[in-house]
Amino acid sequence: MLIYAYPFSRSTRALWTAEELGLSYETQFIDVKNKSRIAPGHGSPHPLTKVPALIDDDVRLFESVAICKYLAENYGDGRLYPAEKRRRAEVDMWLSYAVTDLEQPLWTMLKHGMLLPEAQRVPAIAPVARREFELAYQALPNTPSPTGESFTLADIFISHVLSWAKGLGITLSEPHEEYVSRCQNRPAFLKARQREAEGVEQLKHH
Ligand SMILES: N[C@@H](CCC(=O)N[C@@H](CS)C(=O)NCC(=O)O)C(=O)O
Repeated sequence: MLIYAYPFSRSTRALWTAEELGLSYETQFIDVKNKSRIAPGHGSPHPLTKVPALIDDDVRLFESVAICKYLAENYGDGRLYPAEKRRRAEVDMWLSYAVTDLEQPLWTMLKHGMLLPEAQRVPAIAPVARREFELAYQALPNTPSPTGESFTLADIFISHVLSWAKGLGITLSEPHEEYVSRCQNRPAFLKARQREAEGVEQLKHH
């Protein structure tokens, strides 16, 4: 199994999921910020060489939600993605919410705040996107386990997106601050971070 990744990006979700499931996998770090540095023949399944992407035997996937669901469904034995239909639908609901209503305004802020070349940034969009996020954020139950009691893919995605919000200087509620810390103190998250730290070194010497 091979996961294409870039340190501290959306591929964290795939590495974290693989670590939660105790999978044995290889990583290929690719420089998505400087695509001219991506080696020909890298073999990534992503048509635009974004991350994450996954190769598992003859399975070739991209999109973080699809990859994490594939890993949990095939190797989870009920962990991270419940078999029971109603509970599964709730996990799906939070996964969608994470990558649409919550993530997209934050992504807009990140792109127009730092990621796009300066000439393409539209500074006026930042407060609009921030308001959109704040509205979407209000829908998240203000409880220590906003997505339910057991740890699932929903927690990986929601806590990851909330950590972006923190990185953008947005103050979370106290229960959510604790929730993000609790999720990011899990041994599997720390192992994923360790892989990413190795990725930083690999990209430096590439
Ligand atoms: N919807 C995709 C987004 C993938 C994505 O945009 N990944 C970023 C890193 S966080 C990337 O590879 N960017 C490089 C690019 O835009 O070319 C997912 O959730 O996997």
